Formats: sequence, C-alpha cells, structure tokens
Amino acid sequence: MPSNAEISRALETVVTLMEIRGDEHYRVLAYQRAAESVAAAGSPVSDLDDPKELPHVGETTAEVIRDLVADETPDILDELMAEIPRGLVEVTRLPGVGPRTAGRLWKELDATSVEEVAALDASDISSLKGFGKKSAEKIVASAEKYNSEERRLLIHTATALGGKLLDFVRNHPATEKAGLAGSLRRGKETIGDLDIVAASGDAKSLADDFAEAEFVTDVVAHGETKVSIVVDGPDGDVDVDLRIVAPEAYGSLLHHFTGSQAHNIVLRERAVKMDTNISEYGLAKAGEDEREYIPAETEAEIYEKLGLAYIPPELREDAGELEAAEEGELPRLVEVGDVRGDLHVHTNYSDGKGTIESMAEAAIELGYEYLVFCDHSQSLRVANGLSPERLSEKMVEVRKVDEKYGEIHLLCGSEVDILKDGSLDYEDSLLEELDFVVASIHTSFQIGEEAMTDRILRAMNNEHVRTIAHPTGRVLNRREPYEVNVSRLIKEAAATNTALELNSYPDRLDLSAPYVREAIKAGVHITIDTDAHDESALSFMKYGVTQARRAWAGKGNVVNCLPWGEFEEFLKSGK
Ligand code: DGT
Ligand code: CA
Ligand code: CA
Ligand code: ZN
Repeated sequence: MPSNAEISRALETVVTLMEIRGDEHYRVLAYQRAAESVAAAGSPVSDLDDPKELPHVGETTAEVIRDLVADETPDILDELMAEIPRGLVEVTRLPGVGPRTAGRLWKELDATSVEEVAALDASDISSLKGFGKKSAEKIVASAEKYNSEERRLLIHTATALGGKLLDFVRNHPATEKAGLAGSLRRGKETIGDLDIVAASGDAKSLADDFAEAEFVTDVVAHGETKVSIVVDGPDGDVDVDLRIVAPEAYGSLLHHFTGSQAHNIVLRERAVKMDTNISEYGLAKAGEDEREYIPAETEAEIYEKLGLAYIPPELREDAGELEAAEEGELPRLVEVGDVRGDLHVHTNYSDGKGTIESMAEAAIELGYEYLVFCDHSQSLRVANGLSPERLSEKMVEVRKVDEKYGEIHLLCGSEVDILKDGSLDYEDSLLEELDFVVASIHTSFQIGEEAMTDRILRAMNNEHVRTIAHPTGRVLNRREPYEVNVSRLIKEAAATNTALELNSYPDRLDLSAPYVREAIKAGVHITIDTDAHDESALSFMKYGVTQARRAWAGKGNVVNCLPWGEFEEFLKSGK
C-alpha cells in the first residue's frame, strides 16, 4: 500500500507535468492542494473510505488518489507522460528553471532535454517574451555545466558493482588472491572507474575469461596481465580495469593501484631520499633496472621498508599521512564495530517506511545499544512532518515500545526544521521533552552565504539542538551545497558544544571528509547517522564510517560510539 508521502509525491509529479504542459493555474492548484492535504493527513489515506474526506480534495483529485492507493497509474499521469518529452523533468532541475519555463523552452524553442537547452543561444531565449538577457545566459550556462559535470558513481553503487566483479575474479580457478583498489578502496565518496587487482600463476586464463564474462558490454584493452572492460551500471557505462601479477608481487600491485596518485608520488620521493626506487613491481636500490626489483607480497612490507607505520587506504591522499606515519602519530581510526547506536532515523510517522518496532528490530540485529527516532517536524509537509500533537503521541508510543525490548534503548527525538530566520519548527517547551534534537535545513536554500550561516548559528545556540544534520545540504550528482560558511559553523559548534552530523546516506555524505577533519581539529564531536527511511538503510552506517576514517576520526570523536551509560550521561548533562 503506498504511503501518504508516496501518494503526495505522485500528485506533485502531476503538478510538475501539468505546469510543463502549461495548464491553467486553477487546474494545477487543485492537484497542488490535494498533494499538500495528503502530506498533512494524520493517518494513512489508504484507510479512508473516500479521499474526499480530506480538505481540498474534490471528485477529480479523489479519483486520482483512489488509483494511486490501488497502485494503478491514474489516467491523467498516463496522458501527461505520453505527451511530455521525458528529458524535460531534468530541465526543471536547472537552477532558475521551473516547470513553466521548461515548458516554454520546449514549445517555443523545441528544447526537450538539458543537452538541447545547453545547445541554445542565450539570445534565442531572451527573444522570448518575459526573459531578460541575464536570466537567459544563466539558463544556458547552467545547462552546459550540468552536462559537463562528470557523472561519478556513488559509493553504494560502486560497492555493489565492484563486489560482483570481484566475486567473479575470486571464484576463478586461476586466482590466488584478489581485491578492489583505486578510489573505491580509499573510500572516496564518488568513484570514477573500478580497479581490481589479482594474483595468479596463470594470468592469461584469468584475463581471457574476464574479458569474455557475461557482464562485459565492451572490451577496451585485452592483454595477458591487463584487461579493461566496460560494464552496464545502473546509470550507464562503467569502466573497469583488471591487473594481474604473480602472487609474490601482489602487495606491490595492490599498493600501486590503490593510489592515490598524490600519495604514491610523495612516497616515491621519500624512497628516493633513501636511495630506493619504488614501482608497481616492487622496491629496488637506486640505479638497478626493473628486473632487480624486489616485489612485496603485502603492502605492510612496503611501508616497513620505508620506515613508516602502515597507512590505511582511507588516509592515502597526501594530506600529512607520511609525516604522521613516520612519527608514529597516525590515529586509530573509527570502525563500524565501534558504533553503538544511530541517532537519526525516520519512521512511517513522517516519510519513513518502517515502524518503530521494525526499525528497532533491525537496530537490534546490528547490535546497537540505542536508537533515536527523528521524524520530520510540522512545517515539512511534503515529508509528512509531525504536528506537536502527533509528536507527543509518538513520544508515548516510543516509550511504550521501548519497554518491550530489553536489548536496546529506544529514544524519541526529532529532525526539526531550521526555519528561514533560524528559529526552530517547534516551541522550546516541546523540544525540551524530547531525548535528542537534530536540526536541519530543507527549505529556502537560496538566501545567500551570510544569511544561511547566521540561520544555522542561531539554531546551534538553542540549548536543545544537539547536532546539525547534513550541514551543507549537498546531494551528490544532483544538487550543489547551499552557500554557507562551514568554518564559521565549525567554530560555533565548538563554542556551543553542538555536534555536526556526518550523514551516511550515499548521495549525501555530508559533512564531507575535509570539513569533518577541520571540525575534529577544532574539538567538535560528530554524529555519524544514517538518516534511514527504512530498515535496510541502517546498513549505510558503513559509508559514514568510511568518510569519518578519511577525516582521521577515532571513536573518541564520534558521539554515537559512546557506550549507553556514557551516552545517557551526554544526554542528561545537556550542552
Ligand atoms: P577515480 O577512478 O577517478 O575515482 O580515481 P582513482 O584513484 O581510482 O584513479 P585511477 O582509476 O585513475 O587509478 C587508480 C590508481 O592507480 C591511482 O589511484 C593511482 C594509480 N596510478 C598509477 N599510475 C597512475 C597514473 O599514471 N595516473 C593515474 N591517474 N593513476 C595512476
Ligand atoms: Ca579508479
Ligand atoms: Ca582505473
Ligand atoms: Zn532525516
């Protein structure tokens, strides 16, 4: 049965498509109001006898809602989708282009996709009624930028695809050892191409079979020790490189193709000072030729020979790791197993799919000691944000369900919207009753850097706000961060004893690792949260932990690595 949030989103899609088509305002408004009514409804719309019981829902929109509840595509949506070129929805995502503008670019200039908008002359657009020269130039420029942006794989996609290909290599009879290398092994938030390394005594048979595997859509290069192929990813072509060496040189190969290139360069420079050459074949005394290289079977040997502690892949970015490894000052990095709870998850009270029970049981499976439910607040109606009354009801229910489970402590919090002026979406008296408050921004993104920074600083100064969720609002491959001065946020977080979130959702990973590192240096604690909207998303924690590792974080920097007793103390003692 579709949730209210899903029904509301479908109605919003109708609104967008009608606007692209140029329908009359009053007709569009009916769907807009219905979408809002569904989002604001206190109980599942699918339980109603008649959707017309909802405010602002008349016979036409009620019919559409009935179809949606029955999981059928409403006629109006079929009709709109048949009529409107698919690429136009993407056009509406360009900054400064709403659905009505997208519709006019289509009807008056025949542009039906971002590519085609990028190919327009700004003067064609400004010749249309109602467009200025500046806004026309902005539209073309943002379409050009949108296109030229290299689409990189999200870590979740790369991990799944990389895992599948690695399984093939590992299961091949000629393979002795194999692993993922490159940016995926370093845990970068997005991945350009996949790199796999393997050790084998019969490289040719592995190379030949890999090049002919069923997942290959194109072979770019096929040698005895190197194969480059293309596979079909969820969003298009993905390049994959496989390199094969004899088992005794596996460490050298793995190290070389893990990179980063910048790390390899500074390591090579250090080796040269020690009269040593380093390459993908191994180490050699300066002046010797390639055949004299002594291969390394493990990466640890390489660092050891160069007088360094082992450097974990996440730190190999030429960001001070060599100095720290030399001084024995590398941090002990946080691990997934250090995490004791998740402080920001949703339920079907707002826009989540799970219930309090189902999310609790999934958290118990992960061995957590505590779980904090943070549904959306009242003004975020598209996400079915909770009215104060529903939040109070939910508090009662969380406490009741908590009694049922001895294995875990269930807490009731909220993801409270930070309104445009920096005030919060609930009264202080209500926030005070909650166990934990996450504050974040979901609306009014374009208010300028100074206003946005001040807005978040004001929220940090509320005594109940314990962490700021996804502090820059970026959505990878889709939305730039809003303009905000992160260094000022970090300073104020330190001054007000507010934590900053590292959101583990694969398309957020926000704060990004360099900022998390800056925050840690300033003494700010971070919360690594999944923002899960269903049970399976609780497993995204690993992606947040990987980014925290890239930020040199130890478990002492992470609030939700505290064991329950200390976390309880953290809650009680306030800011
Ligand atoms: P990506 O694929 O853009 O996300 O980033 P990486 O780091 O996986 O880069 P990639 O796939 O070009 O190369 C994998 C590793 O190979 C890289 O981290 C360092 C190593 N490497 C060795 N020689 C070179 C070289 O000449 N150029 C580059 N780019 N990498 C090299
Ligand atoms: Ca790569
Ligand atoms: Ca590569
Ligand atoms: Zn959230």
